[in-house]
Amino acid sequence: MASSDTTRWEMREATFVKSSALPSECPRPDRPEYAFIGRSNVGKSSLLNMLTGRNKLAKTSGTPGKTQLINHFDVDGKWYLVDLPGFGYAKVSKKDRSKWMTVTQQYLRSRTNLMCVMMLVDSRIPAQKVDLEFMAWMGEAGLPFVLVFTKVDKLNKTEREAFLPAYEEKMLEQWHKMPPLFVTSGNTGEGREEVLRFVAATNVLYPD
Ligand SMILES: Nc1nc2c(ncn2[C@@H]2O[C@H](COP(=O)(O)OP(=O)(O)O)[C@@H](O)[C@H]2O)c(=O)[nH]1
Ligand SMILES: [Mg+2]
Repeated sequence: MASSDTTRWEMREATFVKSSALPSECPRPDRPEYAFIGRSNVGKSSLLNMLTGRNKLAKTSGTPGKTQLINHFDVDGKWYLVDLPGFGYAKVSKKDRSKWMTVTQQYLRSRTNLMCVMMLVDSRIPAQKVDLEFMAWMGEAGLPFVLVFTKVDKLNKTEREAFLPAYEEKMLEQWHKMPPLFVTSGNTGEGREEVLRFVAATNVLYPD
C-alpha cells in the first residue's frame, strides 16, 4: 500500500551497475530512476556516496570535469541512481560542451523510467546562468526536477540564512513557483533522510 511504502525510506545496499557513453548503452529502463545533474565539482559524486553510505561508490575528485560517462547505480534492486557528466566547466572545449548537451538531453528524453531529475547547485554560489538555462530547458521538455543544494556545511550562520531566499528570488524571475528543494551536505549527511524519503514517496508512483 502506498501510504505504508513511503514510511520505508531507508536503503540497504547500493551497487555500481555500469558506465555508458550513450543512452542506448544504458541498462534496461525497468525500474524507477533518478538522475543527478549539475556543474562539475558541485558535489554529485559526493552526494551519491553520502546517500548510499558508501564512501567510494562514485569517484569524487578535486579535478572537475572527470565524469564523462552516464553511471548507473542500483539501490536495493529497486531503483537506479544515475551520476551524469558535469557541465559548465570552463576548461572544457565548446565542442565537448555541445557533445555533453546532446548526449545528456538524449538521455533525459529517452529514459521512460526517469522519475525526476535532481538538479544540484552549490549553496555557496549565486544562481548560475547555465543552471537556470538548463532548468528552463527541462521545464520546456516537461521533465520534473527538484533542486538539491550542496555543501551547506561550508556556510556560516549568516550565509545559511541568506542563500535560499537569494536563489529563490533569482529563480522566481523565471518560474511561477519553486520546485521541491533539499539542503544537503556530503560531509555531514544533512538532507539524507529528506532526499531518500522523497525517492521512496516517488517510487510508489512508478507504474508496475
Ligand atoms: N565541504 C564539502 N565538500 C564537498 C561536499 N560535496 C563535495 N565536496 C567536495 O567538492 C569537490 C567535488 O566533489 P565531487 O563529488 O567530486 O563533485 P562532482 O564533480 O559534482 O561529482 C570534492 O573535493 C569534494 O570533496 C560537501 O557536501 N561538503
Ligand atoms: Mg563526479
